[in-house]
Amino acid sequence: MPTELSPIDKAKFVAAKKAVEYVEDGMRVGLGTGSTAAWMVRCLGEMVREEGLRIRGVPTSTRTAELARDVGIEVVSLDQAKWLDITIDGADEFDAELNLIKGGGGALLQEKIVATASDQMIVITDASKEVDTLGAFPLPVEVIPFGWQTTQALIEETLAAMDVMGRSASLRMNGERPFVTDEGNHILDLHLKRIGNPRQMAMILNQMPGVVENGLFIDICDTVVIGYGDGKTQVR
Ligand code: ABF
Repeated sequence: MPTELSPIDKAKFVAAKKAVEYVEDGMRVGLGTGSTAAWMVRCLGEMVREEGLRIRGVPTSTRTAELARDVGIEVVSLDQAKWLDITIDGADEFDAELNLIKGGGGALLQEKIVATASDQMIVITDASKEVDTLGAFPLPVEVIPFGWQTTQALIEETLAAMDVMGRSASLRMNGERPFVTDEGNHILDLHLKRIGNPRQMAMILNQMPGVVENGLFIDICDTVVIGYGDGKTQVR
């Protein structure tokens, strides 16, 4: 374990270290995005370099692709891999049913495609991400650039009609200009505070013209590995 880690970084590291135990020789591995997933990529790189682990990695963002190559992992495209044996990724929130909010790092589209195209999906996280009800973390919604402000207004109008936005929720960008994803799309943050029916919310959002994908991961995560600052882990 790297020395001098803060308790939160130690929690992320031990979760990543535990999760890579699920990776076997010859696997096609979906490589997540974010600081926790970065520890996982580093751990896999060490296994490749020092134990001769043979894997092919499919990254979920350009920054993960760069890190994976830097640590010696063979990087292939999802089309080259065709399907994945396992995906390991972070999350912003998870509930008791292992439904997630992901995408705070702006990579939700590739993350959701890769996680869905995997035999198993493992989330690595620290305990602060566990919630009773999803929604305190702003829900990222990926929209195409064409008319994105109109799409934003359409989403707000539709959710207001559902009396969801009524709870002083709001849809706004993260900062002055919208975040631009690897695909050149925009990310809007939906501040709902509480999402009572995540499955319904996910379907409604993705029906709207201009919406590409949203950060609700429903029935995708198989296992959550929680790391703690004292070095312990818990698997759900
Ligand atoms: C990525 O990791 C994103 O989907 C999610 O928002 C982020 C969590 O980042 P971190 O691990 O840095 O908390 O998978």
